[in-house]
Order: sequence, then C-alpha cells, then structure tokens
Amino acid sequence: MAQTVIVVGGQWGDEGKGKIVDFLAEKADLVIRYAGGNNAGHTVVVDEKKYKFHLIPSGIIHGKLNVIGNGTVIDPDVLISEIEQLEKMGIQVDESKLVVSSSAHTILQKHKDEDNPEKNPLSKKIGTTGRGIGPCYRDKIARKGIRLGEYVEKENIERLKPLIKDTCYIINEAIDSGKKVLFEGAQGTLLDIDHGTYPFVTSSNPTAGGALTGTGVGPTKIDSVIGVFKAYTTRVGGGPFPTELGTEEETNREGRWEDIVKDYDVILKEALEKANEGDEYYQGKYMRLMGKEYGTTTGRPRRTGWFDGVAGRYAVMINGMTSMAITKLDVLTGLKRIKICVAYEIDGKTTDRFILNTDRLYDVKPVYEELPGWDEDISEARSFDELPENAKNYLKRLEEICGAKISLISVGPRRDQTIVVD
Ligand code: 2SA
Ligand code: GDP
Ligand code: MG
Repeated sequence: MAQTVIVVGGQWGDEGKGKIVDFLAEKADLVIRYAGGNNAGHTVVVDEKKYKFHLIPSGIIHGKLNVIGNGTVIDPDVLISEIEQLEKMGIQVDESKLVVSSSAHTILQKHKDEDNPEKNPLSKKIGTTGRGIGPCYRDKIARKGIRLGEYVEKENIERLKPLIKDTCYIINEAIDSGKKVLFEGAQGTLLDIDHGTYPFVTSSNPTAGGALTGTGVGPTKIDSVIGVFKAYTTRVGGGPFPTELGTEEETNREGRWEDIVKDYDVILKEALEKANEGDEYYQGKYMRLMGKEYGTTTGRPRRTGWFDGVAGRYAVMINGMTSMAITKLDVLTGLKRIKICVAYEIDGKTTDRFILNTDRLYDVKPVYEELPGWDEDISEARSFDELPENAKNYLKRLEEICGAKISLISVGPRRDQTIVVD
C-alpha cells in the first residue's frame, strides 16, 4: 500500500468502499472520513460479524486511529450512539481511537426537520436520506452554521469533549512522520455537488478533491487514488440513470428487504430464469436480490443497471484514479450474458463523454457491448487466475473502457473474499 491513499466511490455510492477500506486498513495507521455525514452507510463483515457504520470510519475495528475530518457534518446524537454501539460490541472508543475535527459542522434538529422527505417536496424529489445533510451544508456555506467544537463546548457534551481536536495537525504530522493514511470516501463521484448529476446529488464533495479540503492535506501529499466500482451499477434516490434496468416505480413496489427475505430463494431463482430469457426488469431484479441492494441507512431498495463505462471513464478522470477496485463480481454469476455501456447515443450522435447537463442525461441511449457470463461460483477465488475465463475477460474490458488498471477484485462481502491483482 502507498503511504497516502484516497478511496473514493466511482458511481452513485454503495460501491463497497467500506469493505475495501476495511481490507486496506490493516496496513494503515490512520483512517479518515472527509465528507458527508450519517447519510453514508458502510457495511463491513469480519468473521461473520456485521458492522454498520454511518459516521465512524471502518478503521475502528482494526484499532487504528480514526479521524472525522473538517469536511464532514455531524449529528452529535448519532455520533454518541455509534460510539456506544461499538463499545457494546467490545470495541473501546476513546481519543486514541477516534478524533473529530473541531471545524466539522453540526447537524441541528432544525436541519433534520427541514430535510424530511415526507414533508419537504425538494427532499422527496432528490430522494435524500432525510438526515439534515443539505440544510447543514447550506448553513455552513452561508456562514451561519455552528462548528462542532463550539457546539460541544456550548452544550457541554462531556462524552464528545475529549475527542474534539484540530485534526488537520494530527493528520499532517502523521503523514510527515511516515505513517500510512487512508482517506475513506462516502457516497460517490456521481453524487458530488460539483461533478455529479446535480441537483440529484449530495451536498458535499465525495470526490478526491474533497479529501484534501475536507481534511486540510495538500495535493502534493497524496500518493494514490483507488476508485471503487461495483461490477454493475446502483443508485438510491431520484435522478437520471442511463443503464437502469426496470423502472423506479417497479423498484418501489418490491418493498424493503424485510418484506422479501422470507421467500428469498424462490424469488431469486425466478428472477434468474427470467433474466436469462432476456427480460430486462428481471436482470435488474436479479442484481438487486443477489447483491442485497437495500440501503444501509434507510433500507430502501436500490435501483440497478449494467456497468456504465462512460460514467466510469469520467469518474477515473475527475478523481485522477491511479487504479480501480471492482466489487461484487460474484453478483453477476449466473447471468448468461453481461452488458457494458461503452458510449451514449444522444441526438442521433454517439459520444464517449459523460453528459453534464442532467436534464439531457435522461435522453441518453446507452450503446452496449455484450459479453458472455459465467456459471462457476467465484466467491472462493483468491487470485485473478482462479477466475473463470469469461470473468477475466469482463474485467479486462472494464479496464480498457475506463482507462485505469484494476488493483483489487471483491468476490464476496467478507474481508478474505478479496483478490489483489499484481
Ligand atoms: P442526502 O441525504 O442529502 O445526502 O441525499 C442526497 C442524494 O445522495 C444520495 N445518497 C446516497 N446514495 C446511496 N447511498 C447512500 N448512503 C446510504 C447507504 C443510503 C441508504 O450507504 O446505503 O441507506 O439509503 C447515500 N447517501 C446519500 C441520496 O440517495 C440522494 O440521491
Ligand atoms: P459503501 O457505502 O460503498 O461502503 O457500500 P455499502 O456498505 O453501503 O454497500 C455495499 C454492500 O455490499 C455491503 O452490504 C457489503 O457487505 C457488500 N459487499 C461488499 N463487497 C461485496 C462483494 O464483493 N460481494 C458481495 N456479494 N457483497 C459485497
Ligand atoms: Mg453505502
């Protein structure tokens, strides 16, 4: 592992950044969250134990120093309850394990009240997580927010006081003394307030640039940027999604995970049969079921679709990715044919560039390349060579289309289900 690594989401979030960060964290000294708040949700599975994080970096299970940087927004109640939950699971959280920037902004009750999708048409349209993220960042930019250091002092929150630090010094001193630092992205490139599908975005910069402003580290100190991509695409909430399979209404009708888990095997088998007959809706449904594509924060079903190589290439460029991690390759197992979007057709023309005008992105028709799939169980593969030929070919095509090499492949949720590519 390079000394300083940014792990960033290449799509619309939930790419499996938590798992990749957890895998890399073993070799790191510091793990840092730099943007967003408890709208994020990372699931990490270690020894069959499932850990769900919203605010605290995944490095906490390794006993590393975890930092929540100045670019984040913090709901103090959520932070305290996450700390308490971890302590119940036997993970001690004190200032040697977790520090939080005094300059992070505070999510207040009024921010949460405002960002209620049931009551606020804008929150509903965007499909926000309802956690008060947008209103809090708005107040920060308008220079009327409350920074966490000030809030914790004012409200006298004893549990958080020892954790509040000027984290930019801690991080820079660690880097200067040769320590290994991982920057953990939340959400993804296409949800970035500047580079994503505005207004269907979150209110921060999840991209690599956000790792700098969100921590106080300069660009010359960054060695590598790993972009995490699913082997297909998902999206939660509203907004255009060129390679989507099936419609949003149908997604909603399916209900939440709790509702379908009872008949899981039967529904999955039916979805695969219909998917292999060429039914697009069931191809998407198969990905949703196989990938358990239901939100960590809200339990919402995620919209699913084929890998979008145009968006992938754009994400590689925006973040200056030095390599890619491809996750959830196992989810595609069973599909006879797998598609990759290689270009967009718009106004009768073909382009290999992402469309930055969000309204126009709805009019895009993906140009697909079709590759043969594989049937073999790949969840026990631990090297590139152990993968079926068709899986290898699929990955090689993703590299060519996106223009970055693949350094990690994930074939299951567990830490050990990871392939390092030399
Ligand atoms: P917000 O709440 O203001 O940040 O919402 C704005 C948009 O950003 C999307 N967004 C996300 N998309 C995927 N995953 C997210 N985190 C949770 C998870 C989601 C969940 O990791 O599973 O549990 O539902 C996340 N957070 C924000 C959101 O859907 C809006 O489109
Ligand atoms: P993040 O927000 O990017 O950290 O991603 P999430 O944790 O929200 O969503 C990714 C989900 O996929 C989690 O439930 C992970 O446990 C799971 N996951 C990660 N990698 C893999 C993989 O390679 N295969 C499978 N089947 N699941 C994975
Ligand atoms: Mg997530």
